[in-house]
Amino acid sequence: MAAAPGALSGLPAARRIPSSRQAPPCGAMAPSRKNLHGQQSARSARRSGHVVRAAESNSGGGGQSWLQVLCPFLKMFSGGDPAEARPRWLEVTTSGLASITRMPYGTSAGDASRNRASDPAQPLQLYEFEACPFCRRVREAVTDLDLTVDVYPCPKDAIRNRAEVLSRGGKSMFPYLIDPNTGKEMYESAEIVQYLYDTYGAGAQVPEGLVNSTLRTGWMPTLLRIGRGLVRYENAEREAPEKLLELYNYENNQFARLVREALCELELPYRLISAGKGSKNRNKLEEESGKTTVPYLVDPNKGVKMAESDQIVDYLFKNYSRQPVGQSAS
Ligand SMILES: N[C@@H](CCC(=O)N[C@@H](CS)C(=O)NCC(=O)O)C(=O)O
Repeated sequence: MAAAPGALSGLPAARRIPSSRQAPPCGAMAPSRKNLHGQQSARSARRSGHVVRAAESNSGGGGQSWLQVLCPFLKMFSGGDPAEARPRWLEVTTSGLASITRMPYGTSAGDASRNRASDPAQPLQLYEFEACPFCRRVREAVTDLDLTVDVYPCPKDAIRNRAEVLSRGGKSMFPYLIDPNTGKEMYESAEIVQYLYDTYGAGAQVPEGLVNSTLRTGWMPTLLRIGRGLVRYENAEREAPEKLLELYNYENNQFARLVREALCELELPYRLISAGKGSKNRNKLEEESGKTTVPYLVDPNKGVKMAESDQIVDYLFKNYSRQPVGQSAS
């Protein structure tokens, strides 16, 4: 199993976690058992008032967002069998529209990445799920900062990764970031974004609107991609593969989204290598694939490397489901 440090293999499935320890409604502020990020928040407040105000309003400190209402009902939007073949034109169109709603975020590597002297020595670890608007906010920042992050998908009904978050942070709420370089662990997407810029932004500010726009349009991809990247596929392999898969990606790429959804539904941990426009990782991507297009998947467990989202999704469901299924696009 490609486990995060301290991964707990024997914990009960998330659906059996007592409801009192589940996350509050999306956006509601709840005290963390370990307030590991307390000092950072105070520093952030002094440095960047606009972002902290956004964090407050998004997390219940101020205004109540309507995402507080949407997120608890997300599971109602799930439906259909994730492993069923899906019409390609519908997949591409809805994901393309989703990308339009989030422009310009999550598309390019920003100045921060170019000015950074060096990358984090160890990849950050992000527990999230594809359909969550707050997780999307963090993934957009990851693209802008051109970071490499080990993603541990936490779809509803996850059997591994949700338990890890609950055990470490005390709540089943996402996103959850672990930075092994500094020892920081934290909930709250706006605070995570601020932390990433403070720590890896080479002095850059959080881009205007990246945080605030989550409430305006951050939920649109979730609705357009209804039911995708949300719930664990019931026939997904129970054990995670030994090695992390690797995905060259940028957040707002319409084809990469389809692959991330599948990785999420299969609860497959993967190393997300940012390769947005202007990314320093594009050279490495070109060496690997001969092109600079994303998505590009490397599966060291099976010695497989491949491009083309429909083929990657097909490959993932065929190789990481207990009952091999057809995913061929029509
Ligand atoms: N204020 C938090 C809100 C996070 C949140 O509410 N996340 C939802 C998903 S959108 C969640 O974890 N819900 C519990 C669940 O999915 O079980 C943040 O910005 O990170």
